[in-house]
Amino acid sequence: MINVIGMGYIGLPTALMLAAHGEKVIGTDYNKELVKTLQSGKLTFQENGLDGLFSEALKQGIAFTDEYKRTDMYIVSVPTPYDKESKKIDPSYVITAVKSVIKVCPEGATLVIESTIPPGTIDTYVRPVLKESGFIEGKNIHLAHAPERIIPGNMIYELIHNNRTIGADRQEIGEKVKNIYQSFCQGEIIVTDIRTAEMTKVVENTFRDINIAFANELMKICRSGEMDVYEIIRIANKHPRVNILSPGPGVGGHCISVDPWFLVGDYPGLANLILTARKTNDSMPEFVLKRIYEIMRKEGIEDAEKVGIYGLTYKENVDDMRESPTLQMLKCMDEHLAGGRVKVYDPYIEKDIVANQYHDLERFLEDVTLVVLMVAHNEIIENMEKLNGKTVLDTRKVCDCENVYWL
Ligand code: SAJ
Repeated sequence: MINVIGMGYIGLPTALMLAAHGEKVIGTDYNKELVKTLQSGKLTFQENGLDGLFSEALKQGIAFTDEYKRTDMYIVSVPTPYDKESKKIDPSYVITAVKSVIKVCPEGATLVIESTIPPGTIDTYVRPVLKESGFIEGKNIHLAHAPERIIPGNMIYELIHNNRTIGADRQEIGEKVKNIYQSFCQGEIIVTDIRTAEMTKVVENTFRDINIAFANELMKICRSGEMDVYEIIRIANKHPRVNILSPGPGVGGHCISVDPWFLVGDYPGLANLILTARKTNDSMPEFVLKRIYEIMRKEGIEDAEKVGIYGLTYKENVDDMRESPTLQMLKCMDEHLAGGRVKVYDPYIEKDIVANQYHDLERFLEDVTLVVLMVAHNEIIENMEKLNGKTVLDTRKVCDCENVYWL
């Protein structure tokens, strides 16, 4: 049996995938409400293909609980935020999960950490916990790190098809964990040591953050020099060794906007490019806000009540609002004149979480003159003609309507 700890955005699909492929799985979360929801057969977030996978896993007997189970294999998938002051990892969720597991686990159990953690986390925070409780690694307990790589919006496909990395102290433990993941993963699974696996995952997300920051910086340069950044990127990307990403309203989500900070926190003075990229991406919501004011002046729109913000999630076709650029921009607005007055809509967010939030596209559009497209959900792409007659600030370069501005 496998006990997956943490039924969030990564732990839940992983647990379901394992169960659907014949493993006996119990999903544990300390959030009793979340466990109750799963036990009642309801999902806690939306994701392409997750419904079908959930049904299959239930058929195969997956169970959910708030208790930690006695078994020989644990997969820990809990949040790893960073401390806003020091920029270092806040390992408290991982430590709590490991402490809870070792209270119940039998001798010889394998503990796999899936959460993203910077290099040295297992050495500094996990090994001492095992030692204190009398376990001897390699003898009566085993450790591995198997960082996830799936992208929200395409998680199920990527769980099956992405390559994976597994870090372990000993090859045989790495191979044992690899076997478990091979029950569903068709990609290449590379076994390495724990520190390399920790660093590799953080490096992947940092690479993407830096590349998005480059696109955002280019966009600022082109705006200032009155050049068309999108045309420039389109042409430059025809070069066989150039692949510039897309400028946008900022980098959100719990991964790319978080993981590079670990390197800044642990290697101050060395992670300079990484720090600059983080700052560049974090500056984008405020840049969008300045652009909104510019367009309002140009179009003679005086009242912030006539401004509609489309999209609250951190990216398209997901319901995840963690580190969302829109929420950051609304926070900036609170410090400026428009606070609490603009109108907001997102088809994926049913609960009211900000002022003047709409739940119907037509009504939202009726009430605003300037639409700021922060997220390119399929809904708006499929209803582009509804933007005709509006002024649009398209931060994602997806609109082909009449009166449109870009970043
Ligand atoms: N974004 C841009 N321009 C781009 C691409 C993205 O502005 O060209 C923005 C998005 O709108 C979003 C943010 O960046 O706000 C991040 O989105 P994303 O789609 O790039 O990535 P995530 O955070 O959804 O998932 C990432 C993935 N990492 C990489 O691609 C290296 C995923 O594979 C990881 O599993 C995931 O982080 C994770 O959990 O770590």
